[in-house]
Amino acid sequence: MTPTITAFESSPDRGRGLARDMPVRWALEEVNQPYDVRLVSFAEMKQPAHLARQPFGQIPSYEEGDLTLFESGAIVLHIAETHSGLLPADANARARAIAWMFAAKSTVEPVIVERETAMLFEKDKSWYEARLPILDDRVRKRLGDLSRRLGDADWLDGEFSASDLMMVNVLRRPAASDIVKEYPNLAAYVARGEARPAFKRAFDAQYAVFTAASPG
Ligand code: GTB
Repeated sequence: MTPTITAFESSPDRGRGLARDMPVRWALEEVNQPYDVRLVSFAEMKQPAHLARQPFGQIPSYEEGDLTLFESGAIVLHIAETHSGLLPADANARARAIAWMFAAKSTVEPVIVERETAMLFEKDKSWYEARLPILDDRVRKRLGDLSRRLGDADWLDGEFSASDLMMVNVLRRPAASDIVKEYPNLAAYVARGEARPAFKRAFDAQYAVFTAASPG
């Protein structure tokens, strides 16, 4: 059965692949699972039909037969568990890969999103200049720990897995990119993820939505 995901009809990232449909598209491409996309406007996202798919009125969601899912991490995990190629077969290695997925979403992403929120919405506050270095250091602390653990390995724990897919997506956020550059192994890790053919297909697919909506 072909799953259907939702994505922004008009993404504010202007085709840079920063919205959270990107990890879902990438996971589907990694496992060669074709998918349909339902594009939703900001207004549609807050209507009952979409709220039934995604209770917070956000993208992405995922529908496959009688299953409807939200949360990009849960969707990627579901794809990884129902197809081969994104999680190790060995039970312990699989548990570690899932732990890294949670680490990406609940340990690394929050400090990056906090910095991003400050940069987007708090620039006019009197305390902005004083707060930014504090937020930078929180990101630096997480990325420093991650960099040390990754060392000179290609991926977080053996072969490429859903954990790398989630972590690379988190590190691609603009609020992280300057600090990622301070850690050459992390910058190379992100580049390695972006060089995967499945990433490129996912990126091109979301970029095509942007170009179709902004011809010329
Ligand atoms: N925890 C959820 C998940 O992982 O699925 C979070 C989903 C989420 O944040 N969705 C955002 C959304 O729908 C899009 S990705 N926002 C609309 C709303 O809340 O009304 C976040 C995002 C948005 C825009 C950019 N950008 O322009 O660069 C990047 C990322």
